[in-house]
This record gives sequence, structure tokens and C-alpha cells, in this order.
Amino acid sequence: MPSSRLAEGELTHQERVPVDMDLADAQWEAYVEALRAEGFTPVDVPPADELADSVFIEDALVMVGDTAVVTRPGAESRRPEIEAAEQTARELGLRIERIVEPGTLDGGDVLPIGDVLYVGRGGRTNAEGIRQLRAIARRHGRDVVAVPVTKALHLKSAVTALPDGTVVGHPSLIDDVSMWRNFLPMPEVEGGHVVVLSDDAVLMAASAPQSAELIRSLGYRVVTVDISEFEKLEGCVTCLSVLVR
Ligand code: CIR
Repeated sequence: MPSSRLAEGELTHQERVPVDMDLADAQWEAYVEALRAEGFTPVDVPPADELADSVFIEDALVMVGDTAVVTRPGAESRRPEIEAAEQTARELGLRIERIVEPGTLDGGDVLPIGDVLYVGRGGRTNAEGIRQLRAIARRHGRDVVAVPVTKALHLKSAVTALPDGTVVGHPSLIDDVSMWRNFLPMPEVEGGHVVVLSDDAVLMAASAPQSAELIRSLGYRVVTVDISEFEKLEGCVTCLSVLVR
């Protein structure tokens, strides 16, 4: 659940604006309920109230097969978040691997498409973090493809993928659109953020209604959640959970 200090979280591209904490808590509950309604069993990572960004759990853990990679977040203020994340992964019986100093890697920079992990090299994830993830991924039969990210906080702030592998995103945030073979531009920035729920359903933020319509027109069921208070801290719909399948 969100820290009561959420409003003090890291900001890179946006101006700080007031956060309605009651609304943030309600939006969090609705997000968790939406996942439950889709058949997931939500497991809470113990709340870390002193860590403003701790609700953005995606950045602390990356799933590679049945292994949880505990990251080393690029923002120093976020490094202590990994403790509770690792503890929860252990309690779930997952195998653990780690990104270690001097590597940095945020889970928001890791986009799995099939057996490939696309990894954003930007402000939070460095070359050493990518090298370490590549070595871990290889042991699990997966490839890593590194992608420069200079216009967005994380790779997944710029692009994500539909269940069929189509990459969606807003061109203004993408360094090189031509590197994505199967790219579909979205009319809104937040339209580039989808959580794959199943082969035919995705979760999206309510802030991207035109993109949701476009994706519905392709035959997908689109579940929407309002995450306005998290978007004020540069959080996307992907960043509030880690899906363990
Ligand atoms: C940060 O700057 O680290 C947080 N305020 C937001 C992180 C959002 N994470 C994500 O989209 N994966």
C-alpha cells in the first residue's frame, strides 16, 4: 500500500503537485481489486511507510521465469525498498537472484516480450546492471536486448507490449521507433502502458481513453483503473504490482 509520504517521492520529468492521500489509498484498493477480479491472488509486500516510493514495487523485483531478481534501484532513496520485496519473494518460495553494486537496475526498465527481456538504459539502469541481468537471463534461457531511453523515466514509461507482442507507446517518448518491429503508436502517453492480464485482456490507466478504445478495437478486453495520484509521482499502471505467473 502507498506510503503516507507518497507525495515526497522522486520526480524526474514532472513538477511536484499536491497528492490526495485518501484518493491514493482508494485508487490503490481499486487497483488490487481489479487484479483480484482477473483471477490473481494479490500478496502485499509489507508497507514501508518511511519510503515514499515503496508502492512502486515493480522497480524492486523482476521476474525471470520462476526466479525473482532483486534489483538495485537507480535512485539511492529507493534502495532500502528491496528488503521487504526480497522477503516477500522468499515467502512465496521464489528463487532469488540479485543485481549488485556497481550495477543499478529498475524493474520499470524491463519489458518481457516472449523469451526476450528488453532493458532500458536510462537514468536509473546502468550498463553494469544490464550486464548482470543479461548473465542471469542467459542462465534461464532468455536473451536481453538493451534499449537506450533518454526521453522517459523508464523503458516501460515509454513502451509496453500487448499479449500478441505488438509494442505500444507514444512516439514522443521513444528514442528510436524503428527498433521496434511491430510498433503501434498510441494517441496518449499513458496509452503506452499496459499490464497483460491474459491472452486477451490488458489493464490500462483511465487517463488513456482513446488508446483504450484503439486497443479494444483490436479485439482485446481492456480493464481500466484510475491511478491519477500515482501518475503525479511518475508512476504508471505497470509499476504498482509484479505479476508472478
Ligand atoms: C520514481 O521516480 O522512482 C517514482 N516516483 C516513480 C516510479 C515509477 N515506476 C515505474 O513506473 N516502474
